[in-house]
Amino acid sequence: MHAGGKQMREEPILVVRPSLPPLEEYIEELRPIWDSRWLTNAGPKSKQLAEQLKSHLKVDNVELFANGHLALELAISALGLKGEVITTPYTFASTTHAIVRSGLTPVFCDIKEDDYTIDVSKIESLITARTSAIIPVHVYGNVCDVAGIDAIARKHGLKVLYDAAHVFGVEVGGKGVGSFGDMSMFSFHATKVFNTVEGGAVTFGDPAYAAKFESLRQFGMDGQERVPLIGTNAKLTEVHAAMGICNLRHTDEQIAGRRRAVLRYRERLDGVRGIKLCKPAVGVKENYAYFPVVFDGYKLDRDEVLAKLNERGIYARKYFYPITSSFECYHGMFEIQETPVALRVSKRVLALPLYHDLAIEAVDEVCDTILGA
Ligand code: T4K
Repeated sequence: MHAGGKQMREEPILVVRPSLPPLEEYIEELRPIWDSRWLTNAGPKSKQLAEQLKSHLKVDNVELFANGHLALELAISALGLKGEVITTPYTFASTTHAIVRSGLTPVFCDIKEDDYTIDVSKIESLITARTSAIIPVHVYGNVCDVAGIDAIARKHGLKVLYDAAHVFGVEVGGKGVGSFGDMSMFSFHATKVFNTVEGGAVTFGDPAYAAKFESLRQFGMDGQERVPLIGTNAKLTEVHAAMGICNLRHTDEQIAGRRRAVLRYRERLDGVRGIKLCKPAVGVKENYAYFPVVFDGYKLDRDEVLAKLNERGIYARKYFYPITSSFECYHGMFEIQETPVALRVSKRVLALPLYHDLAIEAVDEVCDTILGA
């Protein structure tokens, strides 16, 4: 098949491709679940996975949930946040929706030009008497200025809850990224660096939160007869936990595969006029979760590049466009001009295909299409 004079590939290249363990390995992991008939409600597999993640992520406490979004909503609930929270609109819908669905008001702070995380220099002017927390996003796997955020939070008595959906396995100065702030939410969705098909976690330092999370994700119950909290159902099943146990055995080698693809992208695209890449961060063990490229002053604009890629069967995505403050469900509620950098980047960015077994030839094909366009 031909499109636009170029050959359309038979197998499309999607922006991500979920990692799966060998099927036999997963079947072996499922066997005890079949034997015991213990399928959900904090069974042995989810306990085992939580323990393994504690050491893998280098954090003190881990609680597992049905997905990252519910984990974020329950973290907001466990922290008892009220009033306003400072966050960024340059993220997936989940971050802003979790805040609004919890009855809080998001106050949007702009992002930095270089790594698209929250611009710490702009936080303090947004703090009011109603502010209870900062909810920054480690977007694409790029780590926020955790020291700067910590200093502001301490000074003003604010909680810090990181949206860490993209930073599985990332370390800063040898510390697990989930050990910063009061809590961090990780997503284990199928499309993430580490997946349990659907799933998520919250990591935190204060062990007192563990019992609260256990109750909140199990309808707010404490045992069979007491219901002290208005909770929900957000449990990770044993079948999903088993997938996590298998995938965790392969995550490091998969991150190495992502790294190979990223190095090739950087080799091909770095320094090209009008193409902006994120620089590798100093002192950070990266996970190569996403590969965002900003087209600013390139011979084609972002949408034209995307159309060229699509013609070839390459499905890059506009992560993250539009900014959440401009969603139609929030019409009239926010002033999108207040975050000009986020607005500008969102109109120019493309996340290029990236996954652990993306062939170098496929990376070259993506780059050839962009550069030869
Ligand atoms: N915070 C942030 C910053 C997040 O990015 C996310 C999720 C969350 C919070 C919430 O965490 P979760 O509640 O999801 O655990 C996808 C993911 O569904 C979503 O988890 C992720 N962020 C977001 C960035 O990407 P969509 O709407 O782009 O999904 P979709 O269906 O278009 O799939 C993306 C690509 O993956 C397509 O090319 C198809 C491919 N794909 C997808 C699935 C589901 C597969 O190849 N296999 C699959 O099974 O949101």
